[in-house]
Amino acid sequence: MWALPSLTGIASISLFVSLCAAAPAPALEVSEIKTRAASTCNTPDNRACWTDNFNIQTDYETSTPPAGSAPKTFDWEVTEQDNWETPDGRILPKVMLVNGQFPGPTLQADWGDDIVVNIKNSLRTNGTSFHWHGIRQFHNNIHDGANGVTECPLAPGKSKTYRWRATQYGTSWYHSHFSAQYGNGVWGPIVINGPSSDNWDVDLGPFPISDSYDQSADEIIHFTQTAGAPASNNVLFNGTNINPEDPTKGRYARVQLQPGRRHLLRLMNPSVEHNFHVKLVGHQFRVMATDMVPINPITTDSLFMGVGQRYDVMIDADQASGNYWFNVTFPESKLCGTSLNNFPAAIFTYADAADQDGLPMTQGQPLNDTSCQDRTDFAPVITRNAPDFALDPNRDLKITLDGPPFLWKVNGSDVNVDWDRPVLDYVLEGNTSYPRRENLYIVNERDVYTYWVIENQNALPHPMHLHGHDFLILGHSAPQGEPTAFSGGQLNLVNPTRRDVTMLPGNGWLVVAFRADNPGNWLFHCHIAWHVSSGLGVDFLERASEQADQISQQDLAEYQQTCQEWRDYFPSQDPFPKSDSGI
Ligand SMILES: *[C@@H]1O[C@H](CO)[C@@H](O)[C@H](O)[C@H]1NC(C)=O
Ligand SMILES: *[C@@H]1O[C@H](CO)[C@@H](O)[C@H](O)[C@H]1NC(C)=O
Ligand SMILES: *[C@@H]1O[C@H](CO)[C@@H](O)[C@H](O)[C@H]1NC(C)=O
Ligand SMILES: *[C@@H]1O[C@H](CO)[C@@H](O)[C@H](O)[C@H]1NC(C)=O
Ligand SMILES: *[C@@H]1O[C@H](CO)[C@@H](O)[C@H](O)[C@H]1NC(C)=O
Ligand SMILES: *[C@@H]1O[C@H](CO)[C@@H](O)[C@H](O)[C@H]1NC(C)=O
Ligand SMILES: [Cu+2]
Repeated sequence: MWALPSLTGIASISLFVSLCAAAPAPALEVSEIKTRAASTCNTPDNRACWTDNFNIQTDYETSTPPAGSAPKTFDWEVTEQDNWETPDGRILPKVMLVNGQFPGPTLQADWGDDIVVNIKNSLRTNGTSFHWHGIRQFHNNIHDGANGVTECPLAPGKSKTYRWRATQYGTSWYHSHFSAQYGNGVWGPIVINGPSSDNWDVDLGPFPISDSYDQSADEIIHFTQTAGAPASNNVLFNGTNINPEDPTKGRYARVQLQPGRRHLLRLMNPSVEHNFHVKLVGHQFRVMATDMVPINPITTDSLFMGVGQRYDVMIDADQASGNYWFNVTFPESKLCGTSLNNFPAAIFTYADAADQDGLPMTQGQPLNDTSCQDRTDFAPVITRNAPDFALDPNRDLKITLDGPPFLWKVNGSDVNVDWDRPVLDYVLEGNTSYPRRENLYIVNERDVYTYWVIENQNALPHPMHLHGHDFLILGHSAPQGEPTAFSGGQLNLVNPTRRDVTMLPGNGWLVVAFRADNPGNWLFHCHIAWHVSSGLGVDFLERASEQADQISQQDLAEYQQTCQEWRDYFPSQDPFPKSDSGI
């Protein structure tokens, strides 16, 4: 048992934002009220206000704007292509794409909307599943898209429908959870329009930055079972880049800035392996959200992005007209990702620049901070404090690496799900003989914070991601420090940084807390595809006795049908066995 940590004082930070205009005079007709609200809310100078009743101060975990009159519906087909030419002129032996697009189509909606996504699996042999990263799926665990946990994979030739409500807003992404399949291209951005904690004029949309490999993800997971992760062949910005080996192939991603305007850029790292710093030469980022959590804005020169992390940033185009590098820098330790492209970059071009196709003149300064660690001093707008607590030794997750062949173990066990018998089956049957390798951690408390210490007994840092909740980051050891065990040191319990991915330092520790307010089976795993493929994950079995009650008849029938289709299909698929954790 560790000693109770003391509260570290943090002065409350007040928001600059002015909220919505006062309520309209009662004599107005409803239609006029709507017009007036629309004219004073969500304007370039009042982004804090979304509609008359919903704004940046609304607690989005308890209040959601009314849904649009019809759900936002998306029809997506996953297909497989051989010898696909990348935008940087490489030939990939195998890609799997959503609607034939790379990156996949953006799921765009408004805060409060009902979302319906119809998926058709047209892959040749693989199952698939769609996880909505960062989406809380409040009382909607069955639509989390974690195969082997909340569903069976969708068999080739079959279709299924995901339904969820956009109770949060901001920037995220979706991806397949079928082994490392998203590394073959099964991912795309999510944008949920809502208020912002600072003002902006132009929404530039999502800007995903992803690692790209000449081999398929299926080949790499086999390779990494006995060897270190390969360097990527390139880093793509919004799906494109020049070819580092032959710069005549491909093109830089180019983003146009309107001079004198403030731009919202939705940064995301949907990589399989790379964690890196980003910087726009000559400009600052005004950070407005960490993952899908709005924060009191902070100005910074650069940002670290672990796999799966997002930032909504405001970029003020207040510099001399011209072209500017947007650089990715890898942590110095080389333990956090490496690429054959040593200086991955995109170009931001002012709309009035003389040379719209030119290269930037200024190379920029190397970063001071080249650690493999995200900042944890962001203060969420909607505050949450972690009450005093006692840490539970059963909630100390020790991470070790065994092998070769390599297996990442948590408390001595690498996670390995059964595609044809999801954890939800056990819950629905009331069967508590859970196999050890489901790595289940039982959470039966209701609506209180549960605290987890993660201790890394290996030098590699890990971007840890939680489904179904945003966690509070109470503390972590110094990055790249000497091996450090957690000894109950100072933790920040007052409105700590809250998000759905954070780094676990190499040889160090991380303490997070989440509130047990969402019954379901929720994965907590490293987001490096090769690591979760080899076991680095657990499954929080939260309030099992309440799970069945929140599943509708329709959801249950569809779940059973997808499982039946998978069971009918998979045993006959002999040449392609399950060869990893399955997630
Ligand atoms: C998934 O598809 C890839 C590419 O065709 C193949 O290499 C792999 O074995 C398949 N895996 C499973 C489990 O079907
Ligand atoms: C990313 O690419 C898409 C498709 O080409 C484009 O519509 C979008 O504007 C680009 N985003 C940014 C931030 O440049
Ligand atoms: C930014 O990227 C460009 C193009 O690769 C490179 O020339 C420049 O040195 C990079 N700047 C920094 C600070 O890494
Ligand atoms: C980086 O370090 C240099 C030298 O120590 C210092 O002058 C500079 O202000 C630092 N830059 C930032 C952004 O912290
Ligand atoms: C940790 O592993 C030990 C040994 O296998 C096991 O008895 C214990 O139940 C595990 N702890 C948890 C919380 O699963
Ligand atoms: C519980 O599940 C296990 C594993 O699937 C199975 O072997 C066992 O028969 C089940 N128990 C009951 C009572 O259904
Ligand atoms: Cu990892």
